[in-house]
Amino acid sequence: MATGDVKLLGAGASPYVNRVQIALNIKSENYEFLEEKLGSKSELLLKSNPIHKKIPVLIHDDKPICESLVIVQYIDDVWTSGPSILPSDPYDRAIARFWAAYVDDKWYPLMKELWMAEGEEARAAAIEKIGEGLVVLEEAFVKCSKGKAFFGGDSIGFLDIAFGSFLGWLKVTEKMGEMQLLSEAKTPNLVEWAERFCCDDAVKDVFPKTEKLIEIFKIMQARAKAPPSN
Ligand SMILES: N[C@@H](CCC(=O)N[C@@H](CS)C(=O)NCC(=O)O)C(=O)O
Repeated sequence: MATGDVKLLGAGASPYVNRVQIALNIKSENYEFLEEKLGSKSELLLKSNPIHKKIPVLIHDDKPICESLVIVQYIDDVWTSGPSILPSDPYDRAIARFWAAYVDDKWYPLMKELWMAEGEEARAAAIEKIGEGLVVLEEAFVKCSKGKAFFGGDSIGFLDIAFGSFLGWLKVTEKMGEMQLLSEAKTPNLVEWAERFCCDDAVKDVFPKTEKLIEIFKIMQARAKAPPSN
C-alpha cells in the first residue's frame, strides 16, 4: 500500500482536477486539497508546473506531477492495492488511451467552440459537431464496455474518468443553451452510462452543483469575450 504525503493543487470546477479527485477516491487515498483561485496562480502552482502553469498538479511527497491523465496513470501505478484504473490487457490500455486523447484533443474543444460561437450559424455548426462526436463515443462505448456498465468494464476506468469528467460542463452547456446534447435517441448507451457514472461513490461528491458551475461559466465567458486590458 503506497502512502506518503499527497496534495492536490486544483479547483473544484475544473474537469481536469475532477479526474484526479475521482482517481484518488477510487484508490481510497486521502489527500490535502489546495484550492487555486479562479483567475490567479499561486507561487506553489508556478513552481510546481512551470511549463503549463495549469491545474491539476499532484504533489506526492514533495514531487509534482502535472497533466490530469498523466496524474491518473501515476495514481494507478503507485496505489496498486486499490481497484485498477487502466485495463490490464495492453491492447485495451492502448484503446482507452486512444479514446481519452480523442476526448481531449477533438471532442472537448468543440464545447469551447460552442461557448465562443458568435451567431446562429456558428452555434448550429458547433452543436452538430458535438453531436457527431457523441455518436462516435457511443460506438466506442459499445466496443470498450463489452456489454458492461462502464467503458472500463464493471467499474469506472481510465476512459470513464477522462470523458466522464466533462459531464458536469456538458450539463451546464445544455442548460445555458436550452438544448439536449446527450440524447436518448442518438446515444442511449451514453445516457445510461452518464447516469451511472455520476451516481458512483467515487464521483458523486466530486462535481460541484450545476448552478455553481453556471455561475463560474458566466464569469469565464465574460472574461473570454472581454477585450484585452491595456
Ligand atoms: N491538459 C491539461 C489541461 C489543464 C487545464 O486546462 N487546466 C485549466 C483549469 S480547467 C487551467 O489551469 N487553466 C489556467 C490557464 O489556462 O492558465 C490537463 O489535462 O491537466
